[in-house]
Amino acid sequence: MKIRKYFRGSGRVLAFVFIASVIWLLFDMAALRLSMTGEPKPNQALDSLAKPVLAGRSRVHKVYALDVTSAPRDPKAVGQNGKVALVPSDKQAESKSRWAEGHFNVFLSDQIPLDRAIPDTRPKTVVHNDLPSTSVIFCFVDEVWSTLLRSVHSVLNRSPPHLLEEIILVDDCSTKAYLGKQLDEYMKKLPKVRIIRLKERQGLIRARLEGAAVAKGKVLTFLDSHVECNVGWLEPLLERVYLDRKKVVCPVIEVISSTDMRGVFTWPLGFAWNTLSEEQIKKDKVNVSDPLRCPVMAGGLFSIDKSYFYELGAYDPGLDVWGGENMEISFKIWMCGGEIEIIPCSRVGHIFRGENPYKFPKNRQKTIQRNQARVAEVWLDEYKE
Ligand SMILES: [Mn+2]
Repeated sequence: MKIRKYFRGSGRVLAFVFIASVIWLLFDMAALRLSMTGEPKPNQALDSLAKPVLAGRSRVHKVYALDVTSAPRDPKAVGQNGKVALVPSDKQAESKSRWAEGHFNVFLSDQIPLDRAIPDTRPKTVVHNDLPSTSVIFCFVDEVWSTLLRSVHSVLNRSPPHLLEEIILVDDCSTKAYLGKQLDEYMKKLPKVRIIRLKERQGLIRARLEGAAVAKGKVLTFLDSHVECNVGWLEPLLERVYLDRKKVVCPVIEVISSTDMRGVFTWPLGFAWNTLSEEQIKKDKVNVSDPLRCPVMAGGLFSIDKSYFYELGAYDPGLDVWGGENMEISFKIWMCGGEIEIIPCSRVGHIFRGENPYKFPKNRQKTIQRNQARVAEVWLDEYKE
């Protein structure tokens, strides 16, 4: 009797378990079918990226494609959308004579709107909602008016305002009159911009140190003064520093042609860059949006956590003008637990000039060699040969 009762009871349980399993299985199969036949979600890659970091951290969003301008853009403007700009035949002489002002086509630069649109070339990604803010530091000496302003406007127009603490312009004792009062007046309209004037020519390295010293942002972002930041350039940089404060990150630098000011917005691979081989890309399953670890940085454009910058001892203030500082900071980063990454989802155009438009107080070659020797002496020990 007892046994029969027992069986009857457990039979009910078994039946329940069986039915529940069947229902579960049906659900599972339906889900599987849906995921196989359903429309691929537009951001499947982004979703899978977002998942591992969602746990325990704040929520994520797709990078904002902000591009704020005060007036509608003129589609016919010179160089609009990064198009090739042409010098009219009657202006050839003028264009030629102005080349030396910046060692690029200054005449055309002056024709191009300061807030021109450029093609959006980046792979898209997601970032956290509570990224740290940054101070953007531009150091310049005798920079061309229109390129300096285009650099500043590209940052203002294409950075989420809550992440842009300020823009610091460090004037390294420029000699051009327009960079004095005229620049002060212009920047008065832009409350986020402040100008620091160095009384003596210090060179890029010490000028950056001056800018960093007064920066209020949690992250420092150093940029050259002849760049155009693209939409969504900032968040992917800050994201990496947010995930690990010892990551020092560089955007992909795209080429703005020095002759026709066209945006050749593809990855330049000359310089000291190396391409990843097809083989390696396949082997490591490298995605177009994956950060790439890099032994040294080019030096012109990067973001770094401010406190980490000082933990590294910042830059060696004994380096003059320019040159070698990228190696110095790179060595320190790798020796002090950090990493340098290039972030494909962040794109900044840069005018590569054949020559520096300013003078090195001593000889250019000698200054760079002296800096490099100084860095090698300090950091490379027996490897310096
Ligand atoms: Mn440059």
